[in-house]
Amino acid sequence: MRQIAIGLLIIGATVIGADIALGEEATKPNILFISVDDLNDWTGCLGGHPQAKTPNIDRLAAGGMLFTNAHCAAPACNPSRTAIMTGVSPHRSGLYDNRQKMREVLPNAELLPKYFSRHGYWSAGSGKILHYFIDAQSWDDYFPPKETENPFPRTLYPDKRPVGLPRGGPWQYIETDWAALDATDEEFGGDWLVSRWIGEQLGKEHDKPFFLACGIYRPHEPWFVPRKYFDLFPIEEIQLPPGYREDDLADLPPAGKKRGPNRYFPHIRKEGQWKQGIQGYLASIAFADAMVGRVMTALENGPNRDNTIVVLWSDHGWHLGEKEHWQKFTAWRVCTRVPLIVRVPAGVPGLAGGTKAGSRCSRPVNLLSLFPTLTELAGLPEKAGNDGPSIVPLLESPMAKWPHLSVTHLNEPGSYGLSGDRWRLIHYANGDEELYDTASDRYEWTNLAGQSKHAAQLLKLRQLGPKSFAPKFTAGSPGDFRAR
Ligand SMILES: [Ca+2]
Ligand SMILES: [Ca+2]
Repeated sequence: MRQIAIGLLIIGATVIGADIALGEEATKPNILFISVDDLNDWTGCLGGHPQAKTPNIDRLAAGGMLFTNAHCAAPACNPSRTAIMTGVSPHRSGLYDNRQKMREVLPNAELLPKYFSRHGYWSAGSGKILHYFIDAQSWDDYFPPKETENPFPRTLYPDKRPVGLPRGGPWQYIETDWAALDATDEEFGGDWLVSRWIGEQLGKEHDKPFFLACGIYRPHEPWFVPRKYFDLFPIEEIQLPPGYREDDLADLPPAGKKRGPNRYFPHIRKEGQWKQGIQGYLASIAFADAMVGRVMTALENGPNRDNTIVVLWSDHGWHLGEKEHWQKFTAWRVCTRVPLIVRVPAGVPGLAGGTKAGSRCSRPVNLLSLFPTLTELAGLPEKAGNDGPSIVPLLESPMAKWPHLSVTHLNEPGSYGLSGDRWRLIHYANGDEELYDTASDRYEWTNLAGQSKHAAQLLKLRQLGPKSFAPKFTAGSPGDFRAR
């Protein structure tokens, strides 16, 4: 009898021990990190275009916190994504544009997935997370396989290109084009295959917590997606961008007048393709949203539903004619502001109560903050050298005191956009400035920089802007850190 009792005690102790071990694992949340390339505020939840259809992104926002004043660190893929993945701002890294190579500029940087991996996570990804490479050393697993350094699975393209927008000249990016494809999502491949692979990982139980990055490539150009997404937006019903105003350039300083107009927009208008372009963008967004929906359905139907943090972001906004500009690379709000949604389940180390469903935060935040935010939420030590403040205080309380401004760096040191709660300053390296009151002027139609009654506001913002800028790195240049 006594022996049996002891035996039971030992079994009991073993069971309790196992419970503790499981409990420790369970406190480390999984992270699903979804990026949507080149998506501006044309989502249902941000309301940037009245015809945008994004039911899945809207549903995710309704389940967590939507940031309505979130900005990228740079309005271009490479510097924006490098800043997110390293936690280091362009004006400290010296990586400002798409032509620079991340591993030349930052040979030793530890990226977000590697950091999580080193702290007990399994890190994996699929699709475009970095700028057209995978950086195999930073991931435990990838689809397509990381050794290929090609983040894209097979994707259907029309045989004849371009098919929508005629070529305007050699200056035109070959992918600036749009057309409906007569193909199913599966035949199209691309993001459909990415979302399938991500869904498979979400459907499994893992022996470690995961950091899983899902890189949706649309609505990046070319705007080729299956026809059913174009059919959602009949061409005769297409509305022009609400932020477009014909005389918008008149009050800009020379640097702004130079930054705005580019060759794409007049070419598109001359070809009578403005509405077709808008249709292509809306269709590509609807397709991307459907892929987000597939991923979210896989999460919700799988074993990781209740212990996974979900973050959705885009790397920068996009112009469709506003300020006579088509594309990106500007410091106006249409280009710096991005969708950012964070959904945190209750019980994670950094935010015991989780996020409140349907909450919104209008504080100015920057994607640079994702690195320190995720490590804090997961209870990992903070990586040294991160430039962004963690946004966990805002996830806890969206109106929390927030002394920070958000800075978006253009492709040359010293040119940036500064976003506050209400005011925005654009400062160009040559000293030209623009000032906007987004509370009364969300499309930044009226530049207030020259008005004496706003001089104090302008001065205040200028003083809060960055003061020193790392030189732009090119191999062997004064910005070449390897040479120091
Ligand atoms: Ca991009
Ligand atoms: Ca104007």
